[in-house]
Amino acid sequence: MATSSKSHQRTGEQAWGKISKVNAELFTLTYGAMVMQLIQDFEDVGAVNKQLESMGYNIGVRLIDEFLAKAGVSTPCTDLKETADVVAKVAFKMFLGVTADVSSWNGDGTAFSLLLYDNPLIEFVELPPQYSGLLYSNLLCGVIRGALEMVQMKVSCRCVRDVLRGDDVNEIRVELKEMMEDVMDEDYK
Ligand code: MYR
Repeated sequence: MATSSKSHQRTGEQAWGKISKVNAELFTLTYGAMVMQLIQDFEDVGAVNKQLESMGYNIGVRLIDEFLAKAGVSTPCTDLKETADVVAKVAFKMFLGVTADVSSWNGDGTAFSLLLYDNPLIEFVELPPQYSGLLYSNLLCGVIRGALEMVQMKVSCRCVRDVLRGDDVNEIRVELKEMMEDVMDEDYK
């Protein structure tokens, strides 16, 4: 009996592994189709970059609630270093299935880089030379900016290295611009 239930469990795990792989591939291909559609609609790579960032921002401002609830983060991070680790190790894992490395802090601890060695968005993608200016993963910059704004951190995010453009890693530079006042807290003081 024990053996049989274990083998059922294993079969279930294998099936789940297959389903999540299919979901990941579907997600990657859907993202690619959306970028292609934007290229057709805007006909200008700069405008597509902007649009991707803006779509990501709108996702980020909504996704933060789900993140905080699922991750069980009840107390706010005390500094940007902690926030950077939470984004890289917890949020990326939750929404992209991969973690990022945090690196290249500036002197005053207000800017860092997220290094993404394994970016699921770019699987199966090759950029034709005419799209060399396309920031294909710019949606991620917007998501991070939108989500962090909801926890009172105004940041700028930009893709500074991109595997699709010949770099060895995807690097997103995050810079803290302002710690915003929590209006709700002020109201209840
Ligand atoms: C805090 O400072 O209190 C916690 C900060 C948590 C920030 C979580 C931001 C989520 C960013 C989502 C990135 C997902 C990329 C796919």
